[in-house]
Order: sequence, then structure tokens, then C-alpha cells
Amino acid sequence: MAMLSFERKYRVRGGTLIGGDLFDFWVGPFYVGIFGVMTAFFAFLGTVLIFYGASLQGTFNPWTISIAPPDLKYGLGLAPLAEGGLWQIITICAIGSFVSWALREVEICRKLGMGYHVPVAFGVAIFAYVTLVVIRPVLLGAWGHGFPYGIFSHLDWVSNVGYQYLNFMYNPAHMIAVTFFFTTTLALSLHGALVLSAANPAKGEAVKTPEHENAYFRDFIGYSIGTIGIHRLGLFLALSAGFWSAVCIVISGPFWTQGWPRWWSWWLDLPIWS
Ligand code: 07D
Ligand code: 07D
Ligand code: U10
Repeated sequence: MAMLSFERKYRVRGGTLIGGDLFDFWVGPFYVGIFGVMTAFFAFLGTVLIFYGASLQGTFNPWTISIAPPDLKYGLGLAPLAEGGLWQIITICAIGSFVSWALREVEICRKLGMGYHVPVAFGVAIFAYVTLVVIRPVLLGAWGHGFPYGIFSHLDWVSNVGYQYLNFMYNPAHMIAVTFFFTTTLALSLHGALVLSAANPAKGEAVKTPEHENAYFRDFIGYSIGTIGIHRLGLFLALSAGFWSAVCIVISGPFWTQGWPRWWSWWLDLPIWS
């Protein structure tokens, strides 16, 4: 792929975390780096193992492929390949490739002298995934509590685990996470709409400035958070959504074993009612 005219200016050497100049080059539009190689390695190995698991399962239908975690009887030990061992190795490959991908983001930040906001954000997604397949299973004492790797089978897992706690909606951390997810979409829709309304006017009309954007929200709701502020808020909302998701699942089992509706009995038990 031809290098865009401005890319030469930004394709600078250095900023690598380990390995010095080794792999400090680009392939087409992609920066490689040692962590690009590691991502490629883990992603390739994990994908091959998923195909191997699919062949053992006897299907290559993408909707029905499912790599299940080991039976609970294996506890936190290693399982034979065909009985969850594949899931264990694929989990190592997944974490290896996600973490390498995040570190490759860090190297790109360093090359460009930018903040680490993007890798930090991706780190929260990795944290939610690790909570599901490592932290919670370890706290519960068996890898079998991880979710299966399959498009529909992972939905079955979410539904089954949800009903195990009668009504997962009553999980207070799930409520907070869902509220953050909804607020994130509200904030992004307001932001996208506001920027387009100012910066992409009808033909023949002048482009408006951030001052117009501020004025719009001051007229509308009496306050404008500002052009940097909306991005800070958006990042906070989205990362909070992921963080509280991790909290809502890690407390289900390790710290609360009854149905979630039961948790709210503290409200009925308040002394003010008697
Ligand atoms: C748009 C960026 C692009 C990413 C895409 C996903 C794969 C998987 C693997 C066949 C927003 C690529 C998919 C590489 C192929 C095999 C073995 C991101 C965008 C397009 N889920 N989930 C989906 C994952 C969990 C839940 C879709 C991954 C938890 C529900 C896709 C993980 C719980 C629903 C998918 C993961 C959960 C989905 C669309 C990891 C709670 C849906 C995802 C690694 C978080 C929706 C059939 C999307 C659906 C859906 C992938 C974890 C719940 C297949 C990779 C266990 C309720 N999930 N998921 O657009 O249509 O994300 O399912 O943690 O309704 Mg899931
Ligand atoms: C884990 C994904 C990490 C992804 C990574 C990257 C690749 C590369 C490559 C495309 C966390 C992967 C990248 C593979 C792809 C290319 C090239 C994100 C992760 C690292 N719920 N619920 C949540 C709602 C119900 C239940 C979270 C809503 C029912 C359980 C969120 C509703 C019951 C669990 C949420 C609803 C139930 C959850 C998910 C409505 C079922 C979890 C978001 C309106 C009967 C899960 C950490 C998330 C969780 C979770 C929302 C309903 C059960 C807050 C809106 C009542 C068991 N639910 N839920 O976590 O917290 O993203 O996981 O009904 O485990 Mg719920
Ligand atoms: C934002 C923004 C903003 C913008 C923006 C954006 C946010 C300020 C200025 C960005 C937003 C968008 C573009 C909008 C759309 C985005 C989404 C909806 C998010 C979801 C995105 C997707 C679904 C796309 C996902 C696609 C990806 C991740 C690309 C896929 C890439 C690959 C397959 C290659 C991966 C690269 C790697 C691993 C590193 C380098 C590696 C290579 C080039 C491969 C070759 C490998 C080597 C040379 C190494 C050798 C490999 C080895 C040794 C392993 C081999 C192993 C063996 C065992 C043999 O705010 O406004 O505008 O634009």
C-alpha cells in the first residue's frame, strides 16, 4: 500500500517498550512492533485451536461452533485437550493477544507523544473479559465457571447464569452498569448530533464554531460541559459501564449466592418501617 504523503512525518523510530529497533517497522498501514508479532502469534494459534475444536465437535458452522470450558470436577487443574483443555489454552491465547494489542497501542502512543487514553480504555474491556474467565472462576474454585467460546453458546451461558440468580436485573451493580451503557449512547448521540449540526451545515451555509455548540446547550439546558469536557465525560461513562459490568458478575457467586431479588430485603428490614 502506498504511504500517504503525511505518514512519513509520523512514522518515527523509537518509543518501543522492549526489543529496541527489532520489529520497529510498518507493514502497509499497520505498525508491527514486538507486540504486533505477539498479537499475530497468539491470534493465529488461538484461531487454529478453535478450528481444531470445531473439527472435534464435527461442525464448521460458525453459529454452532462452541469450545466449552472444563467440567467443574477438574476444579482449577488442567483438563485433557478434548475436555476443556482446548478452552484453557485458547483463553491463554486470547489474554496474550488482547494484552499484546494493548501494549502495541502503548508503543504507538509513545511514538506519537500522545496520552495513554486508548490503551487504558481497552484495558477496561480486557479487565471485564479476565473477570469472566479468570477472576470469577478462580474465586469459585473451577475453570468450569468460565463462558464457552461460541456465538450462541455464550448467549446460553449468560441466560443460564442470569436465571441462576432468579432475576439478574435486581443485581445493583448490573443496574449501575446498564445505566452507564444507556447514558453512553445518549451522550454519544448528543455529541455526534451537535458536532454535525455545527460543522456540517447545508450547502451554502457557514460552518459554525464551538461557541455555537456551547451556546446551543446553554440556551437548551442552561449549561455546556464544553468541547474537551464532553470527551472526558464520554470516556468516563463508557469505562464505568465496563467496570461496573465486571463488578456485577464478580459479586454473583463469590460474594452473593442467593437470588438477586433477595438482596433488596435490606430495604424491607430498615428499622424505620417498624
Ligand atoms: C462492533 C467491534 C467488532 C467486534 C465483533 C465481534 C468474534 C467471535 C468467535 C466463532 C461490539 C467479533 C466476534 C471474534 C467469533 C467464534 C468462536 C464490538 C464491535 C464484531 N462476546 N454477547 C456478541 C464476544 C460476552 C452477549 C456479538 C466476544 C460475555 C450478548 C459477537 C466476547 C457476555 C450478545 C460477540 C464476548 C456477552 C452478545 C456482537 C469476549 C457479557 C448479543 C458483539 C472476548 C459481555 C450479540 C450472537 C459486538 C450477538 C453478542 C463477541 C463476551 C453477552 C459474536 C468476542 C460472556 C447478550 N458477542 N458476551 O458487536 O448477536 O460487540 O450474539 O469477551 O446479543 Mg458476546
Ligand atoms: C467482556 C468484552 C471484552 C472484549 C474484548 C475484546 C476480539 C477481537 C477481532 C473484530 C464487557 C475482544 C476482541 C475477540 C475481534 C476483530 C478483527 C465486555 C466484554 C477484551 N443485561 N448480564 C451484562 C444488560 C440480563 C447477565 C453486561 C441489559 C438478563 C450476566 C451489561 C439487559 C440476564 C452477565 C449487561 C440485560 C442477564 C450480564 C455486559 C436488558 C439474562 C454478565 C456488558 C436490557 C437472563 C455480563 C462482565 C459487558 C457482565 C452482563 C446489560 C439483561 C445476565 C451491563 C442492557 C436479566 C450473567 N449485562 N442480563 O460486560 O457483567 O461488557 O460481564 O435486558 O456476565 Mg445483563
Ligand atoms: C476515532 C475517533 C476519531 C477518528 C477515528 C476513530 C475513534 C477523532 C480522526 C476510529 C474509529 C473508526 C475508524 C470507526 C469504526 C470503528 C469501529 C466501529 C470499531 C470496531 C472496529 C472494527 C470492527 C475493525 C477491526 C479491524 C482490525 C482490528 C484490523 C484487523 C487487523 C489485522 C488482521 C492485522 C493486525 C495487525 C497486527 C497483529 C500487527 C502487525 C501485524 C501484521 C501487519 C501482520 C503480519 C505479521 C507480522 C509481520 C509478524 C509475523 C507474525 C508472526 C511471527 C506470527 C506467526 C505465527 C505463526 C505460528 C506462524 O475518535 O476522531 O478520526 O478515526
